Amino acid sequence: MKIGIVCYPTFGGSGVVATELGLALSKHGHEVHFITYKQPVRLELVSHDVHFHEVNVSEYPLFHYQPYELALSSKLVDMVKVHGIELLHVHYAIPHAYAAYMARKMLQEEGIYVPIVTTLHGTDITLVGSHPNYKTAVEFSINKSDAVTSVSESLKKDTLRLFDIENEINVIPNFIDMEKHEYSFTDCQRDMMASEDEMILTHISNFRPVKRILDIIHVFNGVQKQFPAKLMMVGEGPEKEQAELLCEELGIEEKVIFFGNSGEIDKILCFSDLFLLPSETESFGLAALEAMASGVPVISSNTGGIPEVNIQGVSGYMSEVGDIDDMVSNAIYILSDPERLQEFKQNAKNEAKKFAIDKIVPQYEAIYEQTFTKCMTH
Ligand code: GMT
Repeated sequence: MKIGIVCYPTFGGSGVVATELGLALSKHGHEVHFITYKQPVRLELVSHDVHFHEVNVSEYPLFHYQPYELALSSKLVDMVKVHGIELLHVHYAIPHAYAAYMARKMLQEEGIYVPIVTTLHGTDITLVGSHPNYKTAVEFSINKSDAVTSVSESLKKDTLRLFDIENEINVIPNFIDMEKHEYSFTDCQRDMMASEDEMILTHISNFRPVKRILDIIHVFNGVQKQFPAKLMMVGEGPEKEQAELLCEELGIEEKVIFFGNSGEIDKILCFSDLFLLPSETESFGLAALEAMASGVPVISSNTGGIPEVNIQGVSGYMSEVGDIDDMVSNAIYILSDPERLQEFKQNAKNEAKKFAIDKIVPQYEAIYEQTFTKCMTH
């Protein structure tokens, strides 16, 4: 099938999922067209069956806000016509589902019907989408999609609670390519980061307020009072500066490394002992799944879709949002006994296998088939 994928091309989870999905689909014989404003970060190579089409928004002094949806919907129409794209899969409702709906309408005028599959990722529903400024248009575009998927049961429930949804919502969880996480400790130069007796704790995100970045610093502070330890902070975002200041205030700045955005996530996870994700809300927690696939247990909050990924007492522990003391004592419990740590590492890997790419991608292909057939027979 010829599939157009619309996503955010940045370091966020939805863009990562969309890109990995597109690459996997191309390996299954589909022709994939990424349509977005920049080449997605995890899309290293384009090839004869993986294409990238850039959406350009030209600056014009009259516009206070540049009309990206307009440029995107025009580009979608053009790309469907030029490349014979048979189905559009849009990741993140805002504004992608809305732009796809407009493109489908324009194409219908020319006798072409392109089905739309919309995948809801989380903040498009829980944080931004349900805001009164956007709600009407988001609800409309979800209901006008030909198929809708969400990345967790929790997100499905939130969507049904926050919007008046007429469409069925199919839960297709995020996935992981286990092979990419098959490093061994000798490959990943752990000694460059910490001495042998130091534990390595890691956090990866876009450092937005929803990630509760300061909680991470406080949890690490509690842990490092018990053992020699280092904290790897990977990513960029609005809370980073405050986190750096807090480290100085607590006198732990020498023990915390801020990497910025990194293309070497697998390597960093390879030498990590524990992953921290104390988010306020999280529809799935792809970063936690990536950690688990690398054999890194997770200390997290128990919010949103996290309990569908991080299994209490098996792959790690969950606490109430903001319960720093509980997170510290859970972290210390896992790290204090080498055998226990090994067991949690192995468990984390085993739990991650439930989300292996070869189990999940066929679920998307089945949705494409059903949707295409349904739309073509009506
Ligand atoms: O977590 C973020 O801030 C990025 C955001 C995104 O849209 O890229 O992530 C959301 O989608 C990911 C992929 O499906 C999920 O794993 C994240 O849990 C979800 N983030 C939130 O719900 C806060």
